[in-house]
Amino acid sequence: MRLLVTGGAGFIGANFVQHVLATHPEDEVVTFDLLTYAGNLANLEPVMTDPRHRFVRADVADADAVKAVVEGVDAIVHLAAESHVDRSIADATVFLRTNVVGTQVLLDAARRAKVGRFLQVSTDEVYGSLGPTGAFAEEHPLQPNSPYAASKAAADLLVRAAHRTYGLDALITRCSNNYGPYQFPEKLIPLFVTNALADEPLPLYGDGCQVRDWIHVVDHCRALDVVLRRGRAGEIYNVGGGNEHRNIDVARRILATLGKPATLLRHVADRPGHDRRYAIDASKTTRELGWAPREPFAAGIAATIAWYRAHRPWWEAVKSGAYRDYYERTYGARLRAASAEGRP
Ligand code: NAD
Ligand code: TDX
Repeated sequence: MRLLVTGGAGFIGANFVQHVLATHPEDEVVTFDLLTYAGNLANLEPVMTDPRHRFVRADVADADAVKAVVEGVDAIVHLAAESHVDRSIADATVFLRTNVVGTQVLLDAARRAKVGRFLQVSTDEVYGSLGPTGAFAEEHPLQPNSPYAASKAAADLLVRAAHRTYGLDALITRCSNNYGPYQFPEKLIPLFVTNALADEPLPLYGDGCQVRDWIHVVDHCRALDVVLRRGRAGEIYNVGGGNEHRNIDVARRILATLGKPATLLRHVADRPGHDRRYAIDASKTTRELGWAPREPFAAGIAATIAWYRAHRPWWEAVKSGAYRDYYERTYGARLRAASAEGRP
């Protein structure tokens, strides 16, 4: 198969490209990525010299660039996106351009070039927030609460429309929170691990009792692979790790694993519109496609912490420059207010 992977220089995309090239010796991959702040060619270093892999730097919202790469492609796996909730709260503009317009540009190009399959990589956040019990199934209404989640929900609806209107062979996955190597240190786990390694405070939003369902990125990549090859066109497949944890417990586990003091934890002002709990019912994906997550959270988080500890040059490079401005904008005032009030 000849695959076009958008967003392949990002966290999940880079893991997916490496997974496909390692497990399907007959496949070829074109990685298509704009290399925004979140994209990093270092994430693809293990495959950059592989003759079955080619990298193209371009924008998914650029119709000419997209048209040029889709010719002769068997399938598109669409991961390119603006992916961070806090950035979408500060400014949603680029989320609409990349996540919504970019998806439509790709869908149009896929249809015209008669690409065999289009896999939209979506998120559980499109379903909104849960109370203390229950889990999202594929039929759950779309109730996105952040501009990021709303832009992903809009993209999912455009994918559905392309299938229904034009008969494009398209399908959607919705996954819970990923963790693992190469994750940009704006997301909870890599941010807290790298801050702890640098003896900096861990900014926990609100009471820290929000719950996320964590999945190791390799389990997500395995799910994308089976949905791509065996999923039914027009269907939605949920993907989850079955590992529900409160943020405060994840933070404490990171500090304990690294032998750092609990005093590094800081309760800071909450994220506006913060979703309380996500949980995924992935039984359809298991039943129809035989997929199930394999990595237990305790082993996966320990290996992930060890990866960041061993790859200090990777994250120190990523956390310099524009990252410092982002960090100050997002956390500066919150951390100073927490210190002024003597909050732990
Ligand atoms: P990421 O932010 O690490 O990577 C996104 C990649 O997309 C980057 O390499 C970036 O350069 C690229 N990109 C951004 N705008 C682009 C554009 N206009 N044109 C081309 N490339 C562009 O994100 P991630 O965490 O790897 O997420 C990948 C996908 O998976 C996203 O669609 C996200 O919504 C979805 N997802 C993520 C999670 C998670 O927990 N991280 C969970 C479920 C679904
Ligand atoms: O500094 C922080 N402090 C904090 O308490 C950060 C960055 C996060 N949090 C909390 C907010 C959430 O409850 O941790 C939890 C996880 O936050 P994020 O890592 O920002 O992830 P989330 O908002 O849950 O969204 C993620 O999962 C679904 C990804 O970022 C999305 O791309 C994906 O679609």
